[in-house]
Amino acid sequence: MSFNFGISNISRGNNSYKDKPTSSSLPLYYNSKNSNPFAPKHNRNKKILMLFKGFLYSILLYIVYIFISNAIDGGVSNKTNWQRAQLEVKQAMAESWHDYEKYAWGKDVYHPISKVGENMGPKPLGWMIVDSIDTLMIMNLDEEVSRAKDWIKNDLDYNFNYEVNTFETTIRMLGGLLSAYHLSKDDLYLDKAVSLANSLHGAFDSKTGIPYSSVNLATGKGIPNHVDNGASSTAEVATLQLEFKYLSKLTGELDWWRLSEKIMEVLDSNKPQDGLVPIYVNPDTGIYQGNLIRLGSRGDSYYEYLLKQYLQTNEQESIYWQMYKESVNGVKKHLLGKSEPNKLTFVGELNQGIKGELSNKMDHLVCFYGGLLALGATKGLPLKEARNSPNWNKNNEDDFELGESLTYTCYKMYNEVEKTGLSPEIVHFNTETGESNKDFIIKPLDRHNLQRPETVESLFYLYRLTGEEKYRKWGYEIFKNFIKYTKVVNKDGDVSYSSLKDVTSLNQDGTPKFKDSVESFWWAETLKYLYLLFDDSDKISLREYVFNTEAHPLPIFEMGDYFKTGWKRQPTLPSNEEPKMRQKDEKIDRNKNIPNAQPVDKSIEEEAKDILKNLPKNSKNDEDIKLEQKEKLNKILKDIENE
Ligand code: DMJ
Repeated sequence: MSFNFGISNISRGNNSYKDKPTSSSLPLYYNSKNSNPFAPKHNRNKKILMLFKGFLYSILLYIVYIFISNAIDGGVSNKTNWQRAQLEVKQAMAESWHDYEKYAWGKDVYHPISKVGENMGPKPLGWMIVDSIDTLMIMNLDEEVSRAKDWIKNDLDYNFNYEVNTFETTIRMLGGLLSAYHLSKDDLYLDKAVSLANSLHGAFDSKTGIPYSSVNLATGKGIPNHVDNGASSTAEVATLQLEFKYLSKLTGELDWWRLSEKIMEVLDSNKPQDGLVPIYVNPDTGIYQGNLIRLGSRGDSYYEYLLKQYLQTNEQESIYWQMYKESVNGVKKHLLGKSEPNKLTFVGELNQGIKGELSNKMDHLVCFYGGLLALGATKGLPLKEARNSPNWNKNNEDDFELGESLTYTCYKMYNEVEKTGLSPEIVHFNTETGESNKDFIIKPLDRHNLQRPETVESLFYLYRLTGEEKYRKWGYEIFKNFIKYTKVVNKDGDVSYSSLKDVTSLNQDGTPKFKDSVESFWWAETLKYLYLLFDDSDKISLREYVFNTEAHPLPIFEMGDYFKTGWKRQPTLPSNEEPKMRQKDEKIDRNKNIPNAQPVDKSIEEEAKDILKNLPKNSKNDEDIKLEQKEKLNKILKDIENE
């Protein structure tokens, strides 16, 4: 196997032989009046000396210029230097990828320190290769793309007896294949995508259409979550839509469209209060489970795909925009906090629902939200342009500002960590005045860093939308720390990159505490967003693409006559009413003996009564609503009886 580091073919100014002007394109020196070869020799020598001096001065000036600009801007301020930064990212991608190619090619999991790879099931899923191939394409790593393509063609087959996570397989594998197809227009990727989607189909076969957490690829049977009382994660079921809708658009197969929008209909029929939703939903009842609300794990991409579904179909499905806006208002109303002493804005968690207290815990995962808010405010237009548009209002301005503040907080989650300058997985913000001079603490179990993308993702959006250099500088600082602390060179000279166990301390010999693992999103997302952050050509324009939650760019498309939004929202409850988001019944609890189950404290029958009690009193359509609600309740109760 030949390893091309991919940057050898990059043009290096005019130094290459082929770029030298040919004799016919040389200036007609001998014909010029000022360059008479027969001029007296001393004059010529003087001229040569002057030219030489001029040459020396210009070199000196150039060195001074570079020195000053480096001193002012930390080394990467001018255009040329951002191009260099982009090449450095490409180099890191190539090094990290070649190491995987050499030691674990085709394997789903890779341990870069011990140089061991393994599969998750009996056969490979292409976890690394499929998730990363569009990054290789975007970076023009052509030889690497070609080897990855050959592997996909010859070694990838999704038809085998193995239970996969519906969401992860959709966002990484289906998303990766669809984006590879779009970027290359090679049918191979689309064929594989269709075959995978067919294998995933059974995940949607629940009573409500809310997908099961897992699915068996060979039998196509959906499998409820083995823990959490069989509940699926809210983020997981609401983060399949971009992929299946694009597949539908490509194939004309409406089924995928309907299945994915049905999920949104069922979720929204819970009438979430202020647009905020608990992080579990039961696939058999469609009802939210538990009270925990957060934008971190299991909640995050629910909010992300509300906006992105709206953008994907070129702002034609206003239903998702409404849901998105409600959620943003809900976040502003219930989830924001300010830290002390530096007043960093953070997004906390509500363990007991929107009436409970705000916990100051924030996952690094939440850091996608700054970029999302900015994207939502301008809808992909540069900020200046968006501000001049007739629809721009104070609300957009506020959303954008909040996006900027949150992204600053996320940058500080790196910048404030003394030993490595890398963020831990989770922080807890300090909100008490005078207690500490630190804005957040890092608990012992939260010290790891999986080379996650969310902060650089937001920096990418904010740079694209504002053009402000500070976002690139912050991104470059983070990138340099990834290089410094997650890059490993072993005694054989192999270069690889690894997650860290602890960002707050180093080993006694000063080496980082490596975790001996690399996640596919390091290649699929983190390095891709960094590369695009330093790109000057608007590659993958935000006016033409939406990134799925795994950073796979999918094109924005028109719905045309063929596709339409197949559902309507039910009128929402007034915000002082209890939302329908309580717990589920023991009777339908098929997994009640499973450990770690979500606590259950209220029955569905009680919940049903709640809904009736909470029906809006003064609404014009009281009767209609009651009827609709009653029908829905009867269906739920019937389902319970059938259990
Ligand atoms: C990715 O798999 C996706 O971004 C997902 O939505 C959340 N987390 C990881 C990366 O951190």
